[in-house]
Formats: sequence, C-alpha cells, structure tokens
Amino acid sequence: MEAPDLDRWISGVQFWRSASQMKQLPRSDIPEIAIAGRSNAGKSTALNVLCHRKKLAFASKTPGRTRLINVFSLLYKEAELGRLVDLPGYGYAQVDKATQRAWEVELARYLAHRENLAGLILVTDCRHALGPLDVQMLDWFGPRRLPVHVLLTKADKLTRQEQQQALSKAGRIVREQEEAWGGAVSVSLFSGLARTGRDPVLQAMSSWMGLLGDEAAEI
Ligand SMILES: Nc1nc2c(ncn2[C@@H]2O[C@H](COP(=O)(O)OP(=O)(O)OP(=O)(O)O)[C@@H](O)[C@H]2O)c(=O)[nH]1
Ligand SMILES: [Mg+2]
Repeated sequence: MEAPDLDRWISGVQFWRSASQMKQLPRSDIPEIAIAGRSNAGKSTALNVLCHRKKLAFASKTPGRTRLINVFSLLYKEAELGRLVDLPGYGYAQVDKATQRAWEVELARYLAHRENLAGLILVTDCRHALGPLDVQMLDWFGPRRLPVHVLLTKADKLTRQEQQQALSKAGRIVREQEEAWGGAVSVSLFSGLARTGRDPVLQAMSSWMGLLGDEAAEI
C-alpha cells in the first residue's frame, strides 16, 4: 500500500509543547506515537525527515541534545489526528549512572502506562541495531501489546549488502522475542541523511492511528 494520504496530513505537523518529566504531559485521548531510542541514534533527525521539515525537532552532533520531551501535533483541517513524541535518548554516556537510570525508569513508566499510546517507533543505528538497552525498552513495552516499528537508521553508512544483513539480523532478533514483545513488530531501513525509507514507517503510523481505512481515503 502507498502512503500518499499520510504524506499529505503529516505536513500539518506542529510543535505542541515540551515537558521535562512525563508526568507533566496532560492526560489525553489523542493517539500518541512515541519515538524512542539510544542517545544519538537519530530520533530527532528521523522525525524531521518523516515530516518533511528541516528543524521541527532539534537534531545535533552533540549526543544527549534532546533533554526535553517534545510533543508535536498532527493537525488536519483543524482536527488533531495524533501526536508525535520525540523522547530524550537513553544510554547517554555523558551523564552519571544514576541520572541515566532515572531517565530509563521514567521512560519505562511512560511506555508501560501512558493510556493514549498507539505505538512506538524505536530508532536504532543499523550498524549495531537492537542493542541491550533497546531490547530492555521493548521488554518493558511488550506487555502493552501495542505495535512497534523498529527503524534501522543511518543506513547510508552501510553498503547495500550490509544493509540487508542488518535487516535480516534485526528481523531474527524480533522473531526470537515475539512472545515477549506481544504486539506486532515491523522493521525497516531508513536514512535521515539520504532521506530514504519514509514509506514503511509512515504506513505503520497511519495504521496505528486508524487512518488507513475510509478516513484516509476521505483525507
Ligand atoms: N549519516 C547519518 N547521520 C545521521 C542520520 N540520522 C542522524 N544522523 C546524525 O546523528 C547525530 C544525532 O542525530 P539526532 O537526530 O540528534 O539524534 P537523537 O537520537 O535525536 O539524539 P538525542 O536527542 O541526543 O538522543 C547527528 O549528527 C545527525 O546528523 C542518518 O540517517 N545518517
Ligand atoms: Mg533528539
């Protein structure tokens, strides 16, 4: 299936608000898609590229740049169809272990309890995809039985053959963990630099938000 409808409505993305702690985010019924991953994995870049924007989310060469939870609204004809949440990365080596751990716990709590979560985009560098911290996040998220899309980013750093190897390896890990991760887990290659690989993730997002049926056709 193509993703032209989503491509149209994703251009209605707008910054909504920032929070330093999950509990500052108000309860909501609007479907929320979280973008999580290791520090420096390429989350903010992926968000910008997915939305066809240059500086919607702040991407940086300095790891740990996203320290706030930044929430974006997906607006279409004044209706808010969903939200995208750009999360600070985990595993940021420049902060002490206790601070790292505190953030991981906070994130785990959000993934486990946020009522309006519709799915998770897990951004992971395709050169060392699905490392232990990523697996831990998915273990925590698994009981929700919500869908996950693993985005193997920085694909431009690999040859075509290596990309395929990375994809197979990630697919293997996902299949091995199927039981624990409950919800549907899809995997695809992506490059923020080359701006490639948008369609599979946009399709996943639109289906999570219930936009692949009549509503999408109408849009
Ligand atoms: N080559 C290449 N570099 C990328 C890609 N995506 C991101 N980067 C680079 O990786 C670095 C980190 O990117 P960000 O998007 O800020 O990563 P992040 O996951 O949001 O990082 P934190 O917010 O610090 O956790 C930047 O220097 C980006 O330019 C990609 O697809 N290919
Ligand atoms: Mg970021």
